[in-house]
Amino acid sequence: MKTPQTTTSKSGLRGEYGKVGADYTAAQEWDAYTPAMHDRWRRLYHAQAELTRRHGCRAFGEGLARLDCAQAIPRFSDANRVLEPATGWRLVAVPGFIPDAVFFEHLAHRRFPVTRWLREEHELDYLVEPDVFHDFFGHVPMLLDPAIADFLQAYGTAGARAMELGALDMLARLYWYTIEFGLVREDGELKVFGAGILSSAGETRFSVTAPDVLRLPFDPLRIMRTGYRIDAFQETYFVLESLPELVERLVALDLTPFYARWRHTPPIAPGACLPGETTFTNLGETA
Ligand code: HBI
Ligand code: FE
Repeated sequence: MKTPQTTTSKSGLRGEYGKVGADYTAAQEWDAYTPAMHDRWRRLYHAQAELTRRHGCRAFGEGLARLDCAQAIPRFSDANRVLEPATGWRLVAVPGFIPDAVFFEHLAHRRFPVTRWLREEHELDYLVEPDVFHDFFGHVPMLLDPAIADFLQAYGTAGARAMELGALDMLARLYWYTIEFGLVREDGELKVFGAGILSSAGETRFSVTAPDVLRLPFDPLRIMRTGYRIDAFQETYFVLESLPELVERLVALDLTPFYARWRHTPPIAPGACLPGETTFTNLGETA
């Protein structure tokens, strides 16, 4: 993804890879956040809490409430006191994007890397690299859900194997279209569970209300063959019937022959539909 940037903020936190250990973790340095940063967090939180009340899945709303992080950038140690007894996950602070193998190793051990710096004012709606708002607000509430907790660990374990088999791109698409940009149907309505959507005002509305995007039933093998966009709203979303479906379908798969069959084939273009596929719309919803 992107190369680490040097900081323009006074705290010096952004993109500081100098002081990290071999596992890329660092101290959160909560005291380095400025009042302006906490204020920015509050505004981001309130805007997204409002939108996700309407469009977020049940588990997200429940998880967010348990984290009690509306007023300031949360301390990861406080979140861990909620998270560890609930699903055995623990947050570790990182300076930003970390190497794939290191990322997988953390997930396989139920450690979730959370970027410690906060986006600047001009990046409020979207940035291509993870920051603390995306990582914490988007991902951590879902870590309190047992199915997501188990899926993420299984994904971490699958990572090393995919790298050996030259199929990392395929496995990464599974994360992208579920953990980052996944939808789930609840009581007949489309709801969001993907963190990339939940941390973006524009895409929270767009993903569930846009009439002209492709929404396909969740299918891990179709997903692993589907390319994605990192610079714009998605053109295809995949819709689960329930969160447990995610981990149940993944652990039932033998990925090795599937990787061998498809890893050299160019991916299906984002937004492209295969013969016989039908798409979901959210009937009765308006933007
Ligand atoms: N590092 N901090 C961070 N966050 C991610 O989401 C992340 C990462 N490194 C690798 C990675 N994601 C993905 O490319 C893997 O899931 C393939
Ligand atoms: Fe993410």
